[in-house]
Parts: sequence; C-alpha cells; structure tokens
Amino acid sequence: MRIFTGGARGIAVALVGAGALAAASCGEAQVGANDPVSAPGAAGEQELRRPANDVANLLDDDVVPPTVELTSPATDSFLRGTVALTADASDDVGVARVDFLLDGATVIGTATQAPYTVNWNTAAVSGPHSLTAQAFDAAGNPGTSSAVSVLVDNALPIILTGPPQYNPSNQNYVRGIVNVGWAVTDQSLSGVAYVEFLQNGVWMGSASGLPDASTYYFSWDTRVLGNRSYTLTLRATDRAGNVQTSTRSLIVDNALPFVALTAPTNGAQVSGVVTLSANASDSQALLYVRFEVDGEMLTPFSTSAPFTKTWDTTGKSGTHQIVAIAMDRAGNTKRSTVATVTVP
Ligand SMILES: [Ca+2]
Ligand SMILES: [Ca+2]
Ligand SMILES: [Ca+2]
Repeated sequence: MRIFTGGARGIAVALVGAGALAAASCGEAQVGANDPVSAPGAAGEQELRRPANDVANLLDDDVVPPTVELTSPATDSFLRGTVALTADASDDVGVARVDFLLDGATVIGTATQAPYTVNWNTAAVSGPHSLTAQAFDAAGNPGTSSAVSVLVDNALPIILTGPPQYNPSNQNYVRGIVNVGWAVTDQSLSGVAYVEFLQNGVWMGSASGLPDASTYYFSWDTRVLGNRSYTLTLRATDRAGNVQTSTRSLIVDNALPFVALTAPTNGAQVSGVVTLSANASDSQALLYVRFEVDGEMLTPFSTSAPFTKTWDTTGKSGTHQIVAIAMDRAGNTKRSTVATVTVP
C-alpha cells in the first residue's frame, strides 16, 4: 500500500488509531471505495497493523553488517600486563556493540559505545595470540575485523649468574680495565630489547638486545676509581617492557701490596737449610707471598703470615739472589728488594 512507503511511515503510524477518516483527511492517501482501508477485511487489517511494528521492520530492513577494525594494539606488538584494546566500528544504521575476541573464540570484553575499548589483563596468557574485534548492529548483523597478531610476554628476562659468562664473580677483587659479563635469556618470548650497566646505581652504558642466552660485556675502567667495593648492576628490558636486574659486588684494588724480605739480609753468608722470611700486607686483600732464588720460584707459596719458606743450600756454593714477591687478590704484584747471599 502506497501510504506505508518511503517517507510516509510516520503518517502511517498515526493512522492506526485514527482510522480511515484521518487517513482520508491527511491528504496523503486517496482512499477509495474499494480500498482495503475502508473495507477492513483480512488483507487490509494486516496491512494497517504493520506500522505498529515499525521499529522491528526497520531492523529487518538492516541487512548491512558493521565494519570494524582493531586500531590498538598494532599488529606484531609485544604486550604485557593490562592492555587497552581499541576498535573503530561503523554501521549504516548503528553499532550496538563491539566484542573483542582472543584467538577468535574467547570474548575478552564488550564495548557498547564509542570509543570502543576494553582493558585486557594478559597475566595468564603469555605467548603468541590473535586478536579480533566483532561489531554488531541492532539487527544482529556481525562484522569482524581482520586479525591482529600479538606476542604476550609477562615473563621477566633471566640474568644468568653462573660460569662461564658471569665473570668476574661476586666479591671478586679486580683491577685495571675489567670486562664484566652477563648472560641473559628471555625464555624465547619477546626477547631482550636492551641491557643497561650501572655502577652503584648510576647508569654507565647500554647495549642493544642480542639473541637469547647471549653474553653482554661491559668494559669497566677501575683505574679512575678508589680502592673499595662497588655494586655493578645489569638491567635487562625485554621487548614487552619487562625489566630484570642482577647486581654483584666487585672490589677494586689498583694498589700494589707492600713486601719486604726480612731474612736473609743482603750480603749474608748462609748454609744448610735457610729460612726465607718476608713481611707483606695489602690495603685490600693479600693472596700470597712467594720467594724466588735466582729467578726460580719456591713452591708452594706462603698464603698467611708469617711468610716464610725454607731453602736447602746443600751443594749450592756460590752467590744467589733472593727476592720475595707479594700478590694481592686483584692480581697486583710487588717485588721486594733483592738480597744477594753467599753459600760457602
Ligand atoms: Ca547495519
Ligand atoms: Ca620476557
Ligand atoms: Ca692491593
């Protein structure tokens, strides 16, 4: 019937209560003697009731699904923690809701008005995933976005603290320029983005991420530092933003030990079994004192005071040169003045 078409819907709704007279007076419809409106038989009544369901009819007419795209996160993103998912959606009539789907199946959340966004707690889903948004209009037509691939990584990088990469070890004494090493892995998740090197909590340098289980070395010049303990920290950040740190203490010692040969004295005449003695000390930590006769080491070394060693002169007639050498735990060595002795 013509009165129900096009822009006349509003008028037709009014006609339901007003009956044929109103219809005739509205000027829109020409109701004739044979028209179903003036002879409300079966067909006419059905037609007149139709406007009562006008909204439903409108929705029945909506056959165009919404269009929807995930605008965040970007594809190939590395994610951690709680992440905002955002979609753009539009429809010829109206978007009723947008569902956000994990791997095409699990509904993460639903947004019913623009901007369409939900928060996604990724704590339990580390690994590769696919995200889609699905928009519905009021008629229930679904529109699905293209999938966005992401890698969820809620695991902190692991800094290995065992040999051989972890060198020098915690509490080691060091001197000069030290190559400080750390091996880092990220469980084959997002991977190490970068590492940073800190001395006593102060940033000293950084390096770009390497494949898992690589070792990062930082050259640490201790020669400009006082002789004491320092904390060295490696701070590793993965591509998802997880941060792990590992700290060790190293003791700088660029000072030579003190050492003096106390016996025998220079110029002495010795025979039989001779006891060689030295005084030695170090501001940090002494490792040992060794004695050399004519350049040959006497072993084992003396590692605690009193620093002594016996030397059998039997069959060694002549002059000999004796020196005591002290070494600290950082590897600094100091030689005493030489004592020249005579074996008759
Ligand atoms: Ca639609
Ligand atoms: Ca990680
Ligand atoms: Ca020293």
